[in-house]
Amino acid sequence: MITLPEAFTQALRAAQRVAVLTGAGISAESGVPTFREAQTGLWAQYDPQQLATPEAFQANPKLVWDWYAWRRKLVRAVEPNLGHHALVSLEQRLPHLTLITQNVDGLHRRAGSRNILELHGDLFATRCFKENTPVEPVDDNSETPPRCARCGSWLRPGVVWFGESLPAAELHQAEAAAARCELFLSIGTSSLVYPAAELPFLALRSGATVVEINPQPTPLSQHAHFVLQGAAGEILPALLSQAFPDEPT
Ligand code: BV8
Repeated sequence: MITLPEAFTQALRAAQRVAVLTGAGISAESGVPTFREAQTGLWAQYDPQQLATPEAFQANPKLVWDWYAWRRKLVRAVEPNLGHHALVSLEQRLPHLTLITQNVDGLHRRAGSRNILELHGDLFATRCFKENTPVEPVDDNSETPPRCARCGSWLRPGVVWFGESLPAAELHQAEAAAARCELFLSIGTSSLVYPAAELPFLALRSGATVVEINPQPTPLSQHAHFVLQGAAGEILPALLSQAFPDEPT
């Protein structure tokens, strides 16, 4: 079992406000490929950063729609892992935890987290490409991409693509949580995608203790107070049992 720095577990116990930012790495142990890891199978020859754009969708709506249908099928077949569940327990034990996620897989919600800010949208939501209005999700076996019943335009996944603005309310709440927390945990993110990647620096500037949990170094590592190199599914349960030893995990 990993032994975590006592100063870190003490800071967690003492914190009134904790903010957590997660990225694709927290879903890796559920079997969901991370965003920058090699894609598997059919999609190996595509760069996700090229596919997750409005331009790619306009150029080849079927290819992009099918990519998201493949990801929805993959995510439906997996379960939240120990890392997701440990964050649910932390939310129950701490006075105030805000969970900010870049992930679109919905696994935090399925694990039971309550106070979630989804900065990059939801894989299982659908919008009209032209009107940008929410549309009831369609099953993936119809014509691809399906069309909007109102205006006939393509339907698109309800995610934020590169070059698109994040949902203003969620981003504002995430910035407020980062600016007010005493402890900020950055978990399973390469810290490359903005404006999400700015949040731990906003917490740093506001005087928070910043902790990174990731098997690999990232641009945040040199700025964090604690860098815990390892898998979220191992470190987060260890954090729970070391910070709250006399409570059943
Ligand atoms: C915007 C949804 C205004 C779609 C995604 C400022 C500076 C520089 C660039 C920009 C900037 N502002 C805007 C930009 C451009 C761009 C950007 O940041 N580009 C980067 C790449 C340079 N940002 C945007 O376009 C954003 N829009 O700012 O609007 C605007 C408008 C026009 C022009 C300018 C500004 C929109 C960004 C949102 C894009 N959509 N997802 C979809 O999913 O298909 S982002 C995508 O990347 C995913 O959401 C993913 O979550 C996110 C970040 O990736 P990570 O989650 O970090 O995943 P990654 O694979 O990279 O890393 C995984 C990590 O886990 C690794 O570090 C690995 O070591 C670790 N790991 C692995 N296993 C484990 C683990 N960790 C723990 N445990 C394990 N077991």
